[in-house]
Amino acid sequence: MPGAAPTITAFESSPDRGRGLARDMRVRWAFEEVGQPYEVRLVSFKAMKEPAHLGLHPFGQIPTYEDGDLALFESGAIVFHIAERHAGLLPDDANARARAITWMFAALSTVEPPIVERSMATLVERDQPWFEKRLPLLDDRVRGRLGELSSRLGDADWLDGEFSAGDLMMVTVLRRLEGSGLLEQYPNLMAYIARGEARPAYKRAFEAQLAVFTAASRV
Ligand code: GTB
Repeated sequence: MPGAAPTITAFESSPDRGRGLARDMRVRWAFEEVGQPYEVRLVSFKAMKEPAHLGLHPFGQIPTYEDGDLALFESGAIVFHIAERHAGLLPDDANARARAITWMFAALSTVEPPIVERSMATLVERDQPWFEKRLPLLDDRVRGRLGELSSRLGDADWLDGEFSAGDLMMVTVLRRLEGSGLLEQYPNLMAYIARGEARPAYKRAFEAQLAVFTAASRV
């Protein structure tokens, strides 16, 4: 349908219980920042592994993005696409734009992996005999990245000048550590996350994904 809003996929019932930790949150936030309305198609874990969804996402995950004849997967690629096509998430100046994109990659390929590794270990390895020994190692890897990021951020509000898609991505990555006790050592990172969460666009995105979980819990 011409002019129809892009459609993304999200968990029918998110295992994070509406805490906004699943990766549709970053896409929702990007849409809200640029003022682009969007639709959400909810998918079950079972449906994610079925041919219809695998046609959109080769790894059977959420989020996906569909707009006309364009279908995308990978939250980073989707946020980048949104940021490229709308004003508000990437600076106009070419060098500043390249730096903001660099921060997107840094969030996804340097900061997120040790955070996800730790998070997955606490979810699925907790009962394993090696878990207690492995956790300090995983914590140290995360702390290493947090220390470096904290040093670079210093007392700035955002990673490179104005808020950008790089900050959006980094804040969503860091949020996965909430409740781990690892962020508290870095007050500037805590304040950075809080600044992101205080943005009206973030709040709208958060409420939207929470509403999905709340509705699913009532059934
Ligand atoms: N690299 C991909 C991207 O960035 O888009 C990763 C996508 C991904 O991991 N998607 C997850 C998924 O679909 C949901 S977000 N998983 C189902 C599957 O693989 O079968 C990851 C996630 C899940 C749960 C929580 N949580 O409960 O806190 C947080 C994050």
